[in-house]
Amino acid sequence: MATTTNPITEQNSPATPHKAGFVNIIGKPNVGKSTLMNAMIGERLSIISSKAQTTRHRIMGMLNGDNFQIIYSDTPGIMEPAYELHKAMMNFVDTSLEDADIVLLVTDLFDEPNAAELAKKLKKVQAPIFLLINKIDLTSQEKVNEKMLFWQENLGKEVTIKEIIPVSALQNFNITRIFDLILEYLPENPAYYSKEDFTDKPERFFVAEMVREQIFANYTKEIPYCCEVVVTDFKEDENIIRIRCEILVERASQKGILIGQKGEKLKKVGTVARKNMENFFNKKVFLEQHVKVEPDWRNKRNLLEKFGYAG
Ligand SMILES: Nc1nc2c(ncn2[C@@H]2O[C@H](COP(=O)(O)OP(=O)(O)OP(=O)(O)O)[C@@H](O)[C@H]2O)c(=O)[nH]1
Ligand SMILES: [Mg+2]
Repeated sequence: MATTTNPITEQNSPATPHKAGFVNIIGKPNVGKSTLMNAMIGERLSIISSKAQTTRHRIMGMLNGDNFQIIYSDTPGIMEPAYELHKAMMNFVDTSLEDADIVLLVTDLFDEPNAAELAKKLKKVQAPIFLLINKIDLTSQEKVNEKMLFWQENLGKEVTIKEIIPVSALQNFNITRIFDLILEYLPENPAYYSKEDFTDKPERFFVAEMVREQIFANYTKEIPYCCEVVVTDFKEDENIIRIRCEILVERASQKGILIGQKGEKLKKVGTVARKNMENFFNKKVFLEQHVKVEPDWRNKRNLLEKFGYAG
């Protein structure tokens, strides 16, 4: 039997309201904020490394549905600034606390929490806060319970926390639970961005990040921290994208380390970064890398602004 629709009940049934808002992910360095955002949106948008201070910008990743638009923001890890660069990074965190509709405060099992310091930052926050204890795949239920209790008794007394949720961003544990809570608490709003969009950042940004990710993966000590990657050319043809980027270091000695004997080390960086770009853009990529010395760039405001660290 063919089903007929009843125009009256159709008209009268309350349409599901459209929800949209900003879900900002904050926390100490290395706790897994970027891994979490990628898990929430199902895309490898933010770069990840085992070293602290990988993320330097506020990176938005959007998840669009018929009745919702969730705009996640991955942010740099909260720390004491030692350079102008860090100050700019912490500004990204502060604005993320101000414009959030929901805050996901990420901690992990190893985070040595200074709850009082965190409480000071969070007291001004109007948005509902969820505290996530990440990396629970690495420990026992008992230890997780201890951590949950710790946060409840310390931070929970100073700040209203909606819920403490154990997670494993790496293994997708409790990701659906967080998603459900977000949909519940997200305000009713029309979409802020086109539903076709999945990020606020341009393609060049991700190119630079993919090179930086390989620098984090392949070098130790100060090298990952003294490097900045700038894309100077991005030309897309039908079959290939031709990219030229400059890697800035602060001293000539760092340039030598970065390039390595016969250029082998930098070549390794470029090979993996290029493959990741090809996956990201679904196109062949030709990547050219140049290393340049730019003394003390981390403290030069004009350069930082040029590299997108303003505001
Ligand atoms: N075992 C385990 N490792 C995780 C989990 N989530 C993240 N990691 C690892 O933790 C490290 C840091 O992850 P990131 O996502 O880069 O951390 P972050 O908080 O964004 O770090 P910054 O950008 O430096 O502030 C990486 O080696 C991740 O693979 C998890 O659930 N379990
Ligand atoms: Mg990160």
